[in-house]
Order: sequence, then C-alpha cells, then structure tokens
Amino acid sequence: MIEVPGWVASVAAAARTVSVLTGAGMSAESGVPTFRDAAEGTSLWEDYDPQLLVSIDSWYADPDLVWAWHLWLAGLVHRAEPNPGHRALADWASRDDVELRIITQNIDDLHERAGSPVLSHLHGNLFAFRCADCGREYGEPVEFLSEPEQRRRPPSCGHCGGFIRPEVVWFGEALPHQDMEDAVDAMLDSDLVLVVGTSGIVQPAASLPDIARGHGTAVVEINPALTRLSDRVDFCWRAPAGQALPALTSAIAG
Ligand code: BV8
Ligand code: ZN
Repeated sequence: MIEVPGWVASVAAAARTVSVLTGAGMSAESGVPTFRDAAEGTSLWEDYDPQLLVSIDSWYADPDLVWAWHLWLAGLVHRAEPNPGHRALADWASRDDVELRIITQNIDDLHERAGSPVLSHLHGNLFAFRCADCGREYGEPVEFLSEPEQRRRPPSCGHCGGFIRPEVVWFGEALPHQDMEDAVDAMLDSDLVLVVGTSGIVQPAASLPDIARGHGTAVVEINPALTRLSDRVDFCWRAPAGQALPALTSAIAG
C-alpha cells in the first residue's frame, strides 16, 4: 500500500464533512479511458477530437456519429468494474462519524456501483435518455456497442418523432442547475475537499475547488500528474486514485 502524506492523513482523520470532486481519472483504473485520451486505443475514433464529439454543435451536425460514440462508451462502462478507489470512497462514506459527498464530472455509474450515493452528476448520466426535442424521458431498452462504430441512427421519440439523446451535458450546454448548486453548497460546507482525477480544464466544474479554498477549506489534489489546479490547492498528492484512496481510508480507519 502506498504511503499517505502525513498532513493529508491528519486532515482527513479530523474531517467530519468531506466532499470529493472526481473526474475521468477516477475511472481510469477501471479501464475507462480518460476524456482526453478517450480516442486512444480505438482506431475508429483516432481521427476525432473527443472534445468536438461531445458538443451540442456536433449533435446538431451529425447525431448518428455522436450517438454511436455514446453507445460505444456506454458499452465500455457497462463492462467495466468499480476500482479500489471507488470502493474506498464508498467505505469512507459508510462511516457513522463522517459525511462524505461525491460530486463527479463523470457520466459513468461506477461510484454508484461501488455503493456511493452521488450528490452531483455535473455532466449528467450516460445511462439515462430523453428526447432531444420534447424532452420526454425515453424508457425503451438501448443496446450498447461492444465495438466502436462510425454511425448509428438514434431511436425516435414515440411522442414527437425527435431523436433520442443521452442525458449528458455536452460542451455548449448548461450544467443541471440543482447539481451545480448542490456542488457549490458542498464546497462551502466541508472540512476537506479532495479533487481526484481531473485536469481542471472544463468549466464551471473546475472552479469548484477555488470556492472551497476561498472559504478556508483544505483542498487536496490526488492525481499522478500536474494539472491546472495544482497551484491552487493546499496539497498535491502525486498518486493514482486506485492506490491513494484505499491507503488513505485505511490510514484513518487505524
Ligand atoms: C457551459 C460530458 C455555458 C459529455 C463533458 C473558455 C473558457 C472557459 C470555459 C469555456 C471556454 N470555452 C468554452 C467554455 C465552456 C466549456 C469549457 O469548459 N470548455 C473547456 C474545454 C475550456 N464548458 C462547457 O461548455 C460547459 N457548459 O459552460 O455552459 C452555458 C450556460 C447557459 C446556457 C448554455 C451554455 C459544459 C461542460 C461539460 C462538457 N461535458 N462530458 C460526454 O462526455 O458525453 S466534459 C468532459 O470533460 C468529461 O465529462 C470530463 O469529466 C470532463 C473534464 O475532464 P476530466 O474529468 O478532467 O478528464 P481529463 O481527461 O481532462 O483529465 C483526466 C485527469 O485524470 C488527468 O489530470 C490525469 O492526469 C488524471 N488521471 C489519469 N489517471 C489517473 C488520474 N487521476 C487519478 N488516478 C488515476 N489513475
Ligand atoms: Zn419527443
């Protein structure tokens, strides 16, 4: 088990309310590619910029391409398992003496499948679907892809004939108001904020740690690499989530 930095262990042991902001790096050890290298290893997507794929403009321009991308990602997540980092957060949240909330940028369901309730899914949920035109929930079964495909025609809404889309927040779309409001409230009401596996590029999620820090809350980053947030946190723990979080929770359990 990797060593836990002393300061991090002491702040975590004393914390009664902990908020954890997670990004794609949280799911990396589950085999879900991080957002910016999502296309690596899947030749079909090599010549697409994932950033463009998950934008409202791409959806309007080529819904079949965007729909196929999400069916591929949903299939990959469906076959993935929560990693020890997800499970460590669920264990920590189960303790009676701590209130731990998860605010995630991820659209996967790995926190939930590890047993964690999620306070905010800032960028939505890959496994919920609605009509892009009338907004009605779509409850029919959706078949995910086991291999990437270039295009797939989205299903049509039984009510208005509009295309069905995933309940995710694309670039250029507003975040769900309640999820963002709950996330800001959590930043203002925590003894400790952990920022795990995010490059700190995408706004407005990337501004959340600043809100906590501006409120005098200890902010710790867990990431093997430097990020845009690294010089705006109290402690940078250069470690992968799947090793750091289990080491931290066992250090404070002791
Ligand atoms: C909005 C869901 C307004 C979809 C996603 C200029 C300046 C500021 C902002 C903007 C700007 N131009 C445009 C904007 C706004 C834009 C934005 O922020 N652009 C960025 C690129 C500059 N934001 C938006 O458009 C947002 N909406 O602003 O709306 C508005 C208001 C009213 C009305 C209309 C509009 C919407 C943003 C949400 C976009 N949706 N995804 C889908 O995926 O299908 S974003 C996408 O990026 C993913 O959700 C992902 O979570 C998110 C952030 O990426 P990260 O999670 O950080 O992942 P990344 O790959 O970048 O980094 C991984 C990290 O993990 C790395 O640091 C790596 O080192 C680390 N790591 C790797 N392995 C591990 C690890 N860490 C720990 N352990 C490991 N093992
Ligand atoms: Zn409809």
